[in-house]
Amino acid sequence: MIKFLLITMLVFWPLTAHAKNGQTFEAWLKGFRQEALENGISQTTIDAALTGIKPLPKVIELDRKQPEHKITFAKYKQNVVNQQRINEGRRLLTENRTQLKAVEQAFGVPAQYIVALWGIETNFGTNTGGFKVIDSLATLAWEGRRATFFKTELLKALKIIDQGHITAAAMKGSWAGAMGQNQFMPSSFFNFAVDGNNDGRLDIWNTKADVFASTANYLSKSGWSYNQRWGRRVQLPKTFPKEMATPKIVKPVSYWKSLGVKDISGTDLPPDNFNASIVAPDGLGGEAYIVYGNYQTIMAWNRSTYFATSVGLLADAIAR
Ligand SMILES: [Ca+2]
Repeated sequence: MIKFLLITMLVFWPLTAHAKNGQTFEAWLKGFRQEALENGISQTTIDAALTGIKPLPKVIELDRKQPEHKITFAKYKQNVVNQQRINEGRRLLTENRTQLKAVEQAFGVPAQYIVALWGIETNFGTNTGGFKVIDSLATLAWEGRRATFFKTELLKALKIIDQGHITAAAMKGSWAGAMGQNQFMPSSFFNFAVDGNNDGRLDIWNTKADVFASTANYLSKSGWSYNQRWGRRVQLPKTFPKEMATPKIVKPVSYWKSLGVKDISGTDLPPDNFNASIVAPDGLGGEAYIVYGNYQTIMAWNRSTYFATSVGLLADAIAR
C-alpha cells in the first residue's frame, strides 16, 4: 500500500510547482540565468542551453529512490566482470593498442586499467546515459535535496559548452550529470579532462583519445603507481579479526603475513612490502583481497569496494 501511494505521488506530483524552496521551475530558471551571466557564461550559451528546458520527472524519481536491498559483491562481480565484457575488453585493448600505449607512456597508467574503467563505467562507451546533462542538472539544482552541489555542477557544465567542447544538445550523460564515455561530472572534467588528439577540444563523448587520456590523467593525479598492482585475492586465516577487513586500515604486507594472510593459492604473499589493506566485500565468509595504493586511487574515482575490486579484476582479466 505504501509502495502504491509512493508511485501515485511520483506520477501525479505536479512538477512545475513543488520545489522545496517554493519556487516554480520557471521562476528558479529565470534567477539562475542571471546568476550564470554573472558567472561569466555568455548570453549565447545561456540562450542555447537553457531556453525552454523543463524539469525531468525521471531524474527526480531516481534522486529520491531509496537504495534497493543491497546486492552481494559476488552477484555484482558476476554482472560487471562477466566473460562477455572480458572478451570485449581484450578485443578493444588490441584494437586501440597504439593509442592506449601512448597514453600509458604519457601518464604512467597501464592500458588494461583504462580499458577496465571504460568497460565498467559505460560498457566501453556504448552506454553513456541518455539524459541531457543540462536538463538533469537543472532539475537537481532546482529541486532541493543537494541543490547547491548541483548548481555548481550546472554552472561548470555551461562553461564547458561556452568553451566549445560540446553543444548543449550533444552533452549527454547519466541522470545525475556524469558525462561521456568515462562519466566525469563537470567538476571532474575541469580537473582531469585532457585533449588526447590535440584538436583543441576536450571531447570525452566521442573522441577515444580524449577519453583514454582523461581517464589516465584522473588516475595519475589521484596517485597511481605504475609499478604496483591493484591487489590480489588472498586466503584469510580463521582467526582473522573481521574489523581489520577495511580499506581504512593500512599496514605493510609483512604485517598481514604475520597475521597468517596467504595468497589464494595457499603460498606466501610476494616479498614486496607495500602498504596494503585487506578487503572482504561480502564479509569474511566471501572472497578476500589484499589491496595496495592503486586500489585507494581507484576508490578516489568511486568510493566503493565493489567498484574498485571489480576494476582491478577486470583489468587483470583483460591483460591476461
Ligand atoms: Ca580532443
